[in-house]
Amino acid sequence: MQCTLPMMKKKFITLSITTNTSTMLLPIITYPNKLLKTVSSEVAMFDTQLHTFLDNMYETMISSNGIGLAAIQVAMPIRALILCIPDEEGNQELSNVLEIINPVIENTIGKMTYQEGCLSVPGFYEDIERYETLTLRYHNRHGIECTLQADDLLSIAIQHEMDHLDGKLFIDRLSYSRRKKFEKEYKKVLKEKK
Ligand code: Y12
Ligand code: CO
Repeated sequence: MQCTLPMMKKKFITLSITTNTSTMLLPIITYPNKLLKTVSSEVAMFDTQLHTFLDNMYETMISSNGIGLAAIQVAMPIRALILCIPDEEGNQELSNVLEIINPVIENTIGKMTYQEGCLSVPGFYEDIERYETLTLRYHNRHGIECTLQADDLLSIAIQHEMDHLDGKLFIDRLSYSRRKKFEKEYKKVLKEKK
């Protein structure tokens, strides 16, 4: 924040006040890290520590070109996730960010298949069937209880991120043969990266 103060003899001095808004990029853990199998715990305190963590998750997700991130992906075993679904022009607007804490699915309708990717399984995309529409109850960062109705990509993203809260990855939903194929290809990619 900047403000300009009038001084004697009509000279001006500019003061710069820096507010502490710096965020931190967090390392994203990747498969086969065993931490990704953790069943995360409910959030009990909706305090500034949580708010800073959510801000850091947002920066981490955006800087990695993600549209969703669960807390366990940055090694924090709490039931919190963030989403920012791109608009029709592909922009991820701040107004579309959802911070979802202690979510519970209340109701579902229909099924659909979508090719999913995950920042913790980089470079792999697989068709996964999930509910098309859902009603979700959750808390926001202030601990206020909220409800939302989601369909299509938002519904898919919520279910993908909620799986993380229960220690589950989208590749855990593959058939035996597709999983085998994935493991073979992933091992090859990991070897090449070494
Ligand atoms: C539909 C399906 C799945 C979700 C969960 C959220 N998934 C992501 O945000 C995935 C992001 C992602 C980003 C990648 O990086 C780039 O595109 C540069 C990526 O590719 C690599 O890591 C090589 C893979 C996944 C929401 C909605
Ligand atoms: Co994921």
